[in-house]
Amino acid sequence: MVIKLKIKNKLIFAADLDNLDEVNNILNQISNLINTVKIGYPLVLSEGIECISKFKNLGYNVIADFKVADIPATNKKICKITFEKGADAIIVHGFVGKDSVKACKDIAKKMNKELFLVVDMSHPGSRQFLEKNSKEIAKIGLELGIKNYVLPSTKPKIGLEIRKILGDEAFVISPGIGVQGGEIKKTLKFADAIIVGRSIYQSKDPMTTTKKLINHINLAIS
Ligand code: O7E
Repeated sequence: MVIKLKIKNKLIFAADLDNLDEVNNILNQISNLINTVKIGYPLVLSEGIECISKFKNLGYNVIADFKVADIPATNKKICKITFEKGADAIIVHGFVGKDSVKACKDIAKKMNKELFLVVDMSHPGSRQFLEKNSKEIAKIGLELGIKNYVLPSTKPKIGLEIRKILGDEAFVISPGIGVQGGEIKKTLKFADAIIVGRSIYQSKDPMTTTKKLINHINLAIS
């Protein structure tokens, strides 16, 4: 498994709030339990791209969830800027086709950064288009030598099928646990780490909730 990010407790916090103080408040409570934060449009569009360096300065791995999905030239620029701003990894869509993904892969390699390829998604609407092509997207990733992937925890059967295509060398992260209905035990049969947002940041007691999640993770892999 080739991944430079070491994800503590196999748990990535999805910081989807639109207020940096609120995110910091949650992180203060769970900082000894997680070391990897996924940030995306809600936070960056509200508080600015500098959120990346702020979390880096606090010692977190930062995965920029920009679900990059444009033509190759634009994809390259988005990835380059995101990496220059300090992100360790960027999330990229595969449905746009091999050339667009390759542009991201090439710049990630050049800058010694990580790229995660979205193969399928967790929401019901993903069945309409994405799911029908998920195996082809996985194959694009393999052809390009991509090691890191995103698979949905709400579709454990598909997760296992695609994991077989990707092989043991792949590193898979999976969102959809909790609020979206995904289960930790089933997910960790095909994924190496899970992404959790609302179950943590909407919890009355984020620290206790996160500890419980980690207990479940440890039970699932024992
Ligand atoms: O449901 P939550 O609140 O635990 O949040 C899940 C997070 O994962 C949230 O940031 C959402 O945007 C993201 N996500 C999905 O929920 N489903 C997907 O299929 C893909 C993602 C995602 O993060 O993609 C890149 C990893």
